Amino acid sequence: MLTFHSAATQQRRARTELDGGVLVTPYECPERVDLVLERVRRTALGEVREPDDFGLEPVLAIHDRDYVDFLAGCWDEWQSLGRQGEAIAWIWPTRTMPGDVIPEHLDGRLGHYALSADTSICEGTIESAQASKDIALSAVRHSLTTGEPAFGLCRPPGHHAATDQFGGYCFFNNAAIAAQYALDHGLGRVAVLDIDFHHGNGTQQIFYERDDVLFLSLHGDPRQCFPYFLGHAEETGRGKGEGFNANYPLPPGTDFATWASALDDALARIRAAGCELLVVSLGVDAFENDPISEFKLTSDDFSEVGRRLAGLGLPTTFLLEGGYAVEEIGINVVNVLSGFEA
Ligand code: SP5
Ligand code: ZN
Repeated sequence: MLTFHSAATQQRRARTELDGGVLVTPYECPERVDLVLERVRRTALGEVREPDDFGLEPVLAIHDRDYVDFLAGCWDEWQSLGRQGEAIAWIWPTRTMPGDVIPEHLDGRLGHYALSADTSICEGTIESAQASKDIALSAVRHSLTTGEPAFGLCRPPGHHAATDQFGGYCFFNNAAIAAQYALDHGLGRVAVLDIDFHHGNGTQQIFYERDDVLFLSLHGDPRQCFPYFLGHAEETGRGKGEGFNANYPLPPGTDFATWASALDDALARIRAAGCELLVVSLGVDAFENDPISEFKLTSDDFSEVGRRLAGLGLPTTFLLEGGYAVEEIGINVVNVLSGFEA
């Protein structure tokens, strides 16, 4: 299987993440890319290619112009204010302060465009986000033109990014951008299957009222897990999108047997919906030793995940989402990809 990778994904080297009341070194670190790439090479998964530059048009098919402009300018604006640390949102519109007027001050705009305080904006952020979406687009174009699977070694991840909000370590929604690209190049319906431990709130929000993208997500129950405010089983889509959103919230501690029966249900729905392409939001933070997640999948289980996905027989584009700083991130990602090809 072809892998798309770019060193530009590592330009973002954030120093701060608000976690448990302290600023820690972010879990979503550039070394993740090295670990996955090393495993791709060591297992001889296939050729590793550089992405092409697709420009901003496919980004603007998903994200609002003002949001993209905000991301592009934020770090320079933050520095021109003479700030010491990285840009982290600290005040938001809330139920009692709706925030109908977008503030002018950068602190206010940060709150408008952020959905969580775990994600700073720092030097290199927009450059890495751009490389990440180009990787996703190069991978999906390969799947579309050849029918072959492809792996996009995306960083930063994308599935928490909404039409005009960043957070959960995500800026551009790579999977949504890739799915839209496929639709804009002739496909009628695409499935986005999100197996990251966390609910893909951004992807859900983007496609919630549409029937050309079937979105399915297996994740830690938002009653207990980030992002807390979306991802319940009752969220099934709206308007013509009714029936095209499927959430499988699962309790902390879930093991592979329970997780895999949700997966099989999701796969049956993809089959029934007549999808022509599968985009997999491939987070491997459902792993038993992931430092921020609470499922119990083993490295061997990830191989079985790949085998089951292959059973759909669809052109498939895998895009990296979460999975944190443990040696096994590379093993687990490549186990899915190798299992798919077995
Ligand atoms: C792409 C992705 O997986 N994003 C996840 C973002 C989650 N951010 C909040 C993490 C909270 C971590 N708290 C864990 C404490 C363990 N010491
Ligand atoms: Zn995750």
